[in-house]
This record gives sequence, C-alpha cells and structure tokens, in this order.
Amino acid sequence: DGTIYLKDYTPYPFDLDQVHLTFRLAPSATRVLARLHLTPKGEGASLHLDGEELKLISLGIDGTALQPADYLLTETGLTVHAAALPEGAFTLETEVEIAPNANTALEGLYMSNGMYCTQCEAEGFRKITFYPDRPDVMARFHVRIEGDLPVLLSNGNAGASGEGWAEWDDPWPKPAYLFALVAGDLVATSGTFTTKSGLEVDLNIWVRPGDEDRCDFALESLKRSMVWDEEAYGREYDLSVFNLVAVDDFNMGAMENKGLNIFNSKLVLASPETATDTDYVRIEAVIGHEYFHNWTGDRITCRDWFQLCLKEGLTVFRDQSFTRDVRLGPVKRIEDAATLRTRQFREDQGPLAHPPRPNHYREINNFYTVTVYEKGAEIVGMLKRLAGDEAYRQALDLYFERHDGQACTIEDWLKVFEDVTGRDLTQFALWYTSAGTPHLKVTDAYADGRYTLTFRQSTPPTPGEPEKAPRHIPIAVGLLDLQGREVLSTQLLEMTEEEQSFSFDVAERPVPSILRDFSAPVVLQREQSPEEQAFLLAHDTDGFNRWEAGRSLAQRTLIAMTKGARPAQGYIDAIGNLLADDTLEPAFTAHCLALPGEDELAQALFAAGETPDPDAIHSARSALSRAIATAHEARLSALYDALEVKGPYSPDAEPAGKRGLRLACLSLLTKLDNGARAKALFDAADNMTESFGALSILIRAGLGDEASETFRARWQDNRLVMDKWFMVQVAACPPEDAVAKAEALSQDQAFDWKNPNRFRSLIGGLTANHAGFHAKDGSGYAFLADWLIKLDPMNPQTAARMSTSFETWRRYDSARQNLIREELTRISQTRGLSRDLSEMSQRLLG
Ligand code: DPP
Ligand code: ZN
Repeated sequence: DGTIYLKDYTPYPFDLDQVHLTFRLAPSATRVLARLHLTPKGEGASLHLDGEELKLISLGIDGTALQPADYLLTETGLTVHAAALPEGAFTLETEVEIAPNANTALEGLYMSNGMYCTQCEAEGFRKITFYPDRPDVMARFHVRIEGDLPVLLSNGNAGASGEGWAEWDDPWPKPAYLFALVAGDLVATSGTFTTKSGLEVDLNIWVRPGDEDRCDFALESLKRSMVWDEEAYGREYDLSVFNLVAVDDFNMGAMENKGLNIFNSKLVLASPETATDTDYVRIEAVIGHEYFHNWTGDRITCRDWFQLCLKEGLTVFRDQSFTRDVRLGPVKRIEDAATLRTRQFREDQGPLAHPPRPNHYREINNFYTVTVYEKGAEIVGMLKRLAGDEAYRQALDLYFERHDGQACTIEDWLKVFEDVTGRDLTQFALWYTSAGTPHLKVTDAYADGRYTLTFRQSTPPTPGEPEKAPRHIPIAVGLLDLQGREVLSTQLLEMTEEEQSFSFDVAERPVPSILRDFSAPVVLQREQSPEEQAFLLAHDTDGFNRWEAGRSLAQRTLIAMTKGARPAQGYIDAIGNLLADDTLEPAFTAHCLALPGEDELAQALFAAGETPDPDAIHSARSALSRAIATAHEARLSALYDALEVKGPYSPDAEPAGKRGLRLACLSLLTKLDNGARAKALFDAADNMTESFGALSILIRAGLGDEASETFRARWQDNRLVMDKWFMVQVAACPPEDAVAKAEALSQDQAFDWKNPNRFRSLIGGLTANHAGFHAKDGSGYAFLADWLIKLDPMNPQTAARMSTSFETWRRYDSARQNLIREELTRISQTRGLSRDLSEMSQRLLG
C-alpha cells in the first residue's frame, strides 16, 4: 500500500555536488532546465530521479540526448538504466514544463496573487524538476530566473542580474526541500545586521505593495533572533543576505529555505490596529524558529524524513527558549506545557498516536505533528535537564562541529550527549522511538524523619505498540513545610525503573511539589486533597507548579460540576486570594484565571475512564465562571479599572500581560453586567488585542451581533483580520448556534475556501467550539466531512491536517462514535481520495 519503512533506508548511490537550474517563468507553462553533476558511488547502479506532474521536454547526458530505450518514465519518476550511464562522473540535463497557475495543492512552484513562490518541504521539489528528492542528497545550487517581474529571488547570495533575469548562488550544500524561488511585484522593508565575526548581512522582509507598513516588527524580530542565536548557541549567520517573503496562500506557518524564508503572511504582518498581543508573540517566535533552522535544519539536516524531529524538536526547543528570554519570561513554560498537554497528549490518547520518530508512513506530510514538534522539543528539554546547562552547551557545540554539512539521525544527536556526558542514553532513546504518554503514579510516606516518594510508571498502549517499556524520566521535586517555606530546593530525580522510591531527611512531614517546571511530558497521578492544591496555589515556589495546582483544582471542581455538584468554595476562595495578591505578574494571574478548556476536560474525563458529555462540560465551565464573577465582582471590577494600559500600544510583555489579565477580568464581569464594559471597550479600543478581545467576549455571551457587524464593516478589506472574524463567529458563539453559523458563513461571498487561512478559520473555528462541533445530531461532523471531501482534490495537505479534529472520536458516547465513524467511512470511500487524506481516514478509523 505504498508504506515506507525506516528500516529500508539505503544511501543514494550517486553523489550530486552541483545543480544548475534555469527557470523561464510563465503562469501556465514554466520551463525548468536542470543540469545535475553526478558521480556514481559504486558500479552498476541505475539512476533514479523523483518527478511528479512534470512534462518532459528533453533529456540528455553530457550533451547527448537519451533514447527512449535508455530510460523509464513513470508517474512518480524517471529511471535511467545503468547501461545508458557513462563511467564516472557525468552531467544529466533535463528540461520540463510545469503549470504553476494550476497548482492548487500549494506544493512545488505555485502562484499566489500573481506572485510565484515555492514550498518544497517535504517532497515538493519533485513537482519542479526530476531530482533525487531526499534530504540526504545535498548539493550546491546555482539558479537563474527569467521572468518579466520586478523581484526575482532564490537561495543564497545574489549573483548577476539584469532586466527580466537574475542569478543566485548558494555556497552551502543543501537538500532540495530547502530550495526556494519567489518572483513577483514585491516591496521590501530592509535593514542590516553585522554578525559577531563582522559579516555584513542585508535583511529584507518582502511583502505585497500595500502591506509594507506592517513589517517593522518582523524585521526587529529577525534581528533579535540573530543576536540570540549568537549568544545562546554561538551560531552566526552565513550569507550576505537574508530574505524573508510573506505570501497569503500557504499551507503551513513558514518555511526555513536557505537564505530565503517563506512565511504565511499572518506570521509576518503586524500593526497595533490589526494584530493582537498573541499574534506579536507568535510572529516573533516563528521568525526565530525559521531563522534558528539555519543551523538546526539547514547546515545540519535530516538523513531521511523519519528523522524530522531531529530538526523540528530541537528548533522548537530553541524558539521556546528564545521567546522566554526575550519576551515572556517564566510564564512561557506554563504556556508551552499547557499546549503540549492539550494538543500532544490528545494525539497520544487517540488513533493517530505515533513516536516522535515514526518508523513508517505513507505520506510524510501527515507527520508534521505536535508529537514531532512539541514533544520533540520536550525531549530536548529533558536532555538539557539531565546533562545540565554546561554539558548541554558542550554537546551542542560538538553536534555543530561534528555534523556541519551532514544529513543526520536521532542516533547521531544522542551520541553527542553520550560522548559529552559519559551517559548511556539507550533507555532515554525510547522517548524518540516509542509513542504514548507515560502515567506516573505517586504515593508518599513519612516515618522517623524520612520522607519517601514512590513513583510507578506505566504507559497506555498506542496503535501498534501494545507493550511499553519503562522510560527514563527526569522528575524535578521540591519540598515545602507547612508555612510554605522550601525545606528542599528543587532536585532532579532520575527514574528508570517501573517502580522507584526516593527518600529525604526532613524534620516534619512536608508538602511535595512534584514535576516542577513540567520536567517531563508525563501525566502525574496523585491523590491530593483540594486543601493541598489550594496550599500549593498559594505557596509553591515553582511558578509552573503553582499554576498547576490551581489548574488541577479547577479541573476537579469542573468535573464534579459536570456531575451536578455546586462550584467548590475552596476553589472560589483560592481565586479570591490570587486576585488579591498584587505581588504576582499580571500575565501569571491571567494564566491562573483561565479555566481548563472544554476539550481538555473531555480529555481528562476520558483518561479517567469516563464518557465526556460536551454539553455538560460547556455548562459547567460557564457556571463556574459565573460563580467566580459573582463571588469576586468588586475585586474584578477594581482590577479591571486599575489594569487599563494608557499611552500608545506596545507589544512588550508588561503591557501585554496587563491587557491579558484585564480581558480575563472582563470576560468574567460580562457574566454580570450585560456586556456594558465589553461594549465600551470594543468602542474605545485603539488596538486589535482589546478590540478583538472585547468582540470575542461579547460573542461568547451571546451579545456580539452589533459589534460583529461593526468589526466586519471596518475590516472587510484586511484579509488577516477577516480570518479572525470568521474564526471567532463560530469558535466563540453559543454551541447550539455553531453549526448553523458555520453553514451560513460558508455561503458568504468572503469565504474564499481555497485560501488555507480562510478555510482553517471557518472550519477550524467550528472544531474549536467543542460542544458545537459535537452537536448530538452529528451536523458538526457532517459539515467537517463535507468540507474535507471538497477540499481534498484541491489541497490534500490542508484537508488531511484538518481531519485530525476527528481524532478524539473514541472518547464520546456510542451514538456520537457511530456518527463520526460513518463520516470517516464516507471520507475513506470517496473516489480519488489523496494519499494524504486516505492515510489519515484509515488511521483515524484505526
Ligand atoms: N519546516 C517548516 C517549519 O519550520 C515546516 N512548516 O516547521
Ligand atoms: Zn521548523
């Protein structure tokens, strides 16, 4: 069935050192001329090149055309028989024709608003020319672009250029997935950066004319990334120009092509009026992420796609550290851990669970997942904890020194840590090679001045992995006395057995603070009284665990409420104490006020062996918010007034934290004031954070009709803001209206479903409305399935990605399960389904 296995890896039998490409651009008939300098590594191998949807115009070797008997052309590539190859090195010359304007999959060379651009990761280059399209084939690229357009860009340094043509030279060998070409009518916001070694680099942020007033933050973010990587990792930039282009039609967030990063425009363009605080943080993080790939991805790449998390896990870890250092500080860890638990634990809990390094796939595009990215980052974080900061830096230095210019594996990566620390990481490697979230049961005992913690680990089975071996788990632990003082500062315990105990000498029975800083991606299971949780929420010296205590308390209250209990007074009181504590950072308090999401509660219920009821969850959350608001109205109202940020907007962490807490207060107060404050803020706001925040709150309260219309009228010409509008209409509306709203909006003339951002806004908006999507009559499921089936022939990658909304189907009651199974079956039986969506629907059905 076309499954590819890690164990079948074999090296490519040719070296490819130089590639010359000429592009003669035309929307429906672009010609691509390629010259590949190949040297056989041994004798007798035929030459296989990948190629899809290419019209072959000519094919020759060393200046002589090949005869039809010399080669075999199929739907997936071109094989030149060994007998037709000369001895030793040779140059293969091909010319093909492609149609960028017919490319709706947005993979390979395509067009967006009259601009040519490319997306080659993972396997898009084979839609541009015949080529060994695999990451372990690294070559130097020389590119010539011919086209009647003002801006012609490719990777590397600029070469000669003239009217209607330009040449580019990339001195660094790279795999084809890092190739990029952009051509169009673009304008740049430019700056310069001088590296530590004194290399002068021109920086350009390229956008469509009209968007150039929203590029300053992206440029500053890029400079901050360059400084940070020099300081934190000793990594300098290595070309005289860094180009970054924003495009409106893009399947992913952004792409790290060497010297020519291509971004989804929503991750570049920002102004106070159009972007929220969250957008600013995200833009900076993704600019950092793609820039950091220059070393962890480009200079050192992956041997094969099974190793994807070698570059992604490490680069996410690096961008998370960057955001913490330059912007958010300690709350960044809370955000990352919360995301991991809601999204990655959810993936591990369902039919799509897979190891960070999978060992088989049918379509690699389906493995750009939270497990590969975010769990991959957690594994790097654990390695850093185990090694310590200093050895971590030494290991990274060794990694760059040993593997620069190579295509590597997870084994290569772990080996540098083994060599630097002298540890055996065989057991640790299971984090990469095995799927699933370990559950860690903790019990404690106190006797004769000794406090003992006993841990027991077990990992629920995942598809294809019924048995799980014990993992190597770093557990950060601290102990507090009953006054909240630390009697044991944070220690790192290393668990390697199925069951293991650790003892500490302490004068009285302490309160433990376990898994500080979320030191490992595991589910902690511990019998804990609400009083102890409230105590930790008030006193824990570890910021993450302090937040975590409040989170668990909220979760336990909400779960009880789904079964008819009243809001727990202990929780309401704890929130009151928190609101009264003015020593806390507003951003931290805002995170503590945020209740667990509905999907997260459903996940927790399912993990506890229960069947979540989406409507009961929604009502419980809403009722708890009302109870908090009622109990603390005066304090919330005073805070709301006190937190007003005066003066011109700045995305800095401090004012953003205040706005975040203020909106959290507003959301609660709106339960009581019939929207008076939210309407006033919506009318007065001069920035998108408050304007959109107020709009969302009004919609959630069922009071958003007028504000929605005003907002739309104001922003109808701004596509990124309109994406937000589409999203919030459905994501925030009362669940009983969600499907009807989504259906109505899908008929709206502004719903351009072929644009991935717009598609994700509306369809993703519905799936984000937990109780709305899970409407009892199955209308949400049918709506999603209809749209996936409709999008698949146009854009399989985005259709497949959106299908993951079905991954939680086994959590729910049998009526809902049957409805979802029917939809998944309908999808899988659709004729002509893409490999992407066909693999996903089959895995989802399990
Ligand atoms: N490699 C790209 C990234 O940076 C794919 N979206 O994650
Ligand atoms: Zn990446």
